[in-house]
Parts: sequence; C-alpha cells; structure tokens
Amino acid sequence: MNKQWWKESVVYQVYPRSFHDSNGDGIGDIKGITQKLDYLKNLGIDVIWLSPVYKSPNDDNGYDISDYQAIMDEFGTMADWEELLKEVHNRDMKLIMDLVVNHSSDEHAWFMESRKSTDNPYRDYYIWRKEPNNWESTFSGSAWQYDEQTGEYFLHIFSKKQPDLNWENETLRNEIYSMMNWWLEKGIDGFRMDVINFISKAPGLPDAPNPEGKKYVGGGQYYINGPRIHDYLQEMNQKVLSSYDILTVGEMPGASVEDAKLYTDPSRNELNMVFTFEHMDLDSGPNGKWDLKPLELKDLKDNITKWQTGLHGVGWNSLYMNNHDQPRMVSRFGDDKEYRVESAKMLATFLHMLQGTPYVYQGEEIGMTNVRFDSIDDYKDIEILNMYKEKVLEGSEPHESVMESIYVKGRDNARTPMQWNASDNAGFTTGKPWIKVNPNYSDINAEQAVQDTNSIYHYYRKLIQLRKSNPIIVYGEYKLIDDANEQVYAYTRAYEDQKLLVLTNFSREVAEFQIRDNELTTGTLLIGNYEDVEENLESATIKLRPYEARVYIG
Ligand code: TEU
Ligand code: CA
Repeated sequence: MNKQWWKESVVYQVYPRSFHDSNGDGIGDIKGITQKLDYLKNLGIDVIWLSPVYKSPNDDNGYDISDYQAIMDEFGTMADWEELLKEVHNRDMKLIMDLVVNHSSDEHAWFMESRKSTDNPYRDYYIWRKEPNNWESTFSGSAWQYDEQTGEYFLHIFSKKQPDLNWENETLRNEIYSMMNWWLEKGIDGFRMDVINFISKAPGLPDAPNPEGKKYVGGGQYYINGPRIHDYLQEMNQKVLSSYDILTVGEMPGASVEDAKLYTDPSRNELNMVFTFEHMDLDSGPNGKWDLKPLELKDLKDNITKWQTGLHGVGWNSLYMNNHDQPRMVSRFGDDKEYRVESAKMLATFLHMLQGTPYVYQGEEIGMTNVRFDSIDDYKDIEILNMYKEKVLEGSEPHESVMESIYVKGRDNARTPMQWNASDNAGFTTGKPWIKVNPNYSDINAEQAVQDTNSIYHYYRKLIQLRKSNPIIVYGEYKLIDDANEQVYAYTRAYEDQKLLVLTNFSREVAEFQIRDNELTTGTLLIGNYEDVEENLESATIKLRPYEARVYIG
C-alpha cells in the first residue's frame, strides 16, 4: 500500500466560534486558536482542520460565505490568520481549510449581481427557475425561495441564505479553482470540502416521487453523487489539487462504499478520502435524523466492516464519530455518566485502531458531553430552530418530544464552548458566550485533563503516539472477528508478519470474549483503558469490564 503522510496523520477539527475567545466579545476567534496551539501540539495531532473563518453573515455559522478571500470580522483579520498559519507550521503541524462551494451566502457579491436581472452576467452562477419543484430544504421548508426582483425562484438545499451555486457554469468553476489556488499559494495544506458530492444536479431538476403527498420531499437522488460529479472533481484535481502535496477530504452525505471507491482511488485523481454518513444514520428511524432509534452493535459492525474491507487497497477511509454537526460521541455511543471516562477511551481505541485517518473533534479528547438546555431560546443552530418552528410552533408535535430529539441529536451539542478550565465560562471567554457553556465544565475541562495522567486526554496522546511507532495501526488489513458477539466489537489488523487484536466492550456489563486458535494467541498489551490487565495474552477466555478496551500486538 502506498505510504502517504495524510494516512499517518491525526486531524483535529477546530470550530472557531466555540474554541477560544481572545478579546472577550463571547465569540471564539483566530487569535484565540493561536494561543492554544501548544495544547494541540502536546496532544500530538498533525493536522488542524479549521471550520469556515471566511466573511459571512453567519446564518449557518460561517457555512454561508459572502467572501471566500476575506476573514470574518468577528474572527479577526487576514494578518491574524497568517500568523496562525505561521505558528502552526512553526510547530510542524499542518492546516487545512473548509471549502464551502456547493453554495455561497446570498450576501456574496455574485448572488447580489445574480438576483438583479435575468440577463445579468452572474445570473447563471446560481440555479433559477420560474416555478419551484417539490424538494425540501435540509433546514426545513421548500428548497426554493421566491425573489421579487425578477419574479423567479432560486434553489437552496440548505437555508434560504445559502443559494446553491451552478456548477454547470464553467466561468463559475474557474473562479472557484482560482480561489482555491490562491489559498494554496498562501501555504495551506489541504481542504475539507463541504457537501462536495452535492454540486452536480440532475438536468431538469425533476420533482421527487411523493407517494404520501407531502408538501415537500427530499430531492437527494437528483443532486447527491449527481451525473457530472466525477468530471468536476477530476477537473478540480487537474486544475488545482494535483499541483500540491495536500490532504483532501470530501464531506459526502449519501455516498456508499462503491461511490467512495470512485472518489478516493488514487488512479482516478479525485480526492484522498471522504466522510461517509452511513454510520451516523444507524440510530435514526425511517423519518430521518430526529426519528430516534437505539443503535444495534450489529449494525455498527456490519457498516464499519463494509467500509474497512471495501476501501482496503483501493482508496482510504476517514474515521470519525462526531464533529460540529453531530452529538458528542461519548453521549451517543458510550455512557456519559457512570462510565464517561472508560467509554470515551473505549470509543477512541475502537476508532483509532481502524484503518483510515482519525479525526478528533474539539473537546472529544477531554470527553465533553451533550447538553440539555431547558429553553429552546438557548439553542442557536438554524437546523434546530427551523425544525422546532415547523414541528411545534406551526405543527402539532409536542414540545417535550421535540426537545428530547434535540437533546439526543441536535448540532448544538457539539457547539457549546470548549471547556478549558473550571473558571467562569469554562475559560472560553471573559465576556458572555454566544451560546451557553455546558454546566459540567467544573469537572470536565482541559486543565484538569492535562494534570491527570489517567485522563481521556492522556489516553488520546498515547493512542496518537502509538500510531507513529506502529505502521500496522496505519496500514494493517482489518478483519472482523466474533461477529455474533452482542457486546464486544472485536477485530484484527494484519501487516507484514504482525497482528493486532482489538477488543472493545460496547456495553455497561461484563462481557466475555473467546480467543480462537486462528486468531492472535500470544501477544502483549499495547494499550488498555483499565488498570490490572493481563499484560500477556494467555487465557483463551477474556473477561472485559464495562466499556473495557484492550489492544494486543503479536
Ligand atoms: O453539512 C452537511 C449535511 O448535510 C449535514 O451534516 C447537515 O448539516 C445536518 O447535520 C443534517 O442534519 C455541512 C456542514 O458540515 C454543516 O455544518 C452545514 O450546515 C452544511 O453543510 C451546509 O453548509
Ligand atoms: Ca472574540
């Protein structure tokens, strides 16, 4: 398998608004990030992925960009950003930027021109129609907005302040490529590409089938992995990406393993890796993310195994269990009360021992948890607020059950301020934070975690270090074992003449694991999340305590 630095790296995602506020206005900013670089370096990570810091009216916290080549006022200046890049590089880390080009803000100069008249030179940069179709926006309601100036509708798969760009237009594509080259010439180390598999829409934008006669329905089949997506990515690769030694990761809801092979097979010259959503959908019912359903371990095993074996030797996986759009992983897949520390370490072990590039989302490394605000007014996310309005204020669903779904799945779970220490507002700001701090910061914070050598933070450090000294963790071939076990997710990795045995108990009960003759039978403990563990693999039956994780190497 081809060795690449981006396969051997661990990426840390910073959501700037919630990371660290340097000037007391309650909003995280770029200087605030620069002040925390030593913390990240000590964690051992290689790459920082910065969620959008571009100029934006913040309808969707920076994912609505009004100028791709300027910094958001609240976050600082271009000089601050340049300083950040320099300081990242001084510490031998890399910086990748978010690229949001499925849509722009409606306050982008292109859109302000586009809406002026039907013959404006920028008209065709966006997608206009005389009549809307029946597609639903990800953020509730119609995906079309009527615009009075010309009496036509424009498409917005996300909020109505995020009009979709028209990738059919070659001039638009070239503007995007030159913008990307401009950032790369500044020295950045790659891009995370927002919903990049949405950029090619099916000709004619047909109505989606609507058997239940709903007002609006998802039109994903007409824009997810659309007809020209591979042409566009190959063109982007040729005109931009191929000139640099960079990391590229495409965020791709609705991409299957078969799609991901096409996107990440190096011989096709598209991207290095994608973020799949399949494992993020396993705890949702048929009516989408707010339709809560408990996770079955078997479904997780089937899904992860499909991706691990499917991409092996073809493309490359990205590994994540949470980010700024997802609830906190310890609350979702572990136990954020009685076994918070154990289960956070178990999940980290599970993820970092898989084949692929691991992504750590800010606060994950100290086991930050979901939050429960009593009032809907304490929530800030457009997806949550639009959904609540549609279901409770304009619909007939009870407040309580909708709040419950927000507690479990809402994006603001991940967006409460980073918990730095036990002082006011968790040391995030000296002012009033833009969103409330999780009240558990006096127990869960980075200062405590750095001091406590048994903390989740130090466990992540160890996992990351192990990756540097054991190529098997990066390149070894994955195999699921004991697939019928209802509590334990167990797998092996094989590389040259070495083997890893990874045992993770996903339950709060003691679990048994039976070692079979054809698996690793002699090995030594590489890492584990409990004290008093057999250092050598001897017995055929292993008893794992609640959320226990062990990795043996032999
Ligand atoms: O997210 C894309 C996406 O489809 C989902 O993650 C979605 O935002 C939501 O979580 C569905 O429930 C990307 C960004 O990561 C997200 O923050 C943006 O809001 C979205 O694109 C629009 O740019
Ligand atoms: Ca600030």
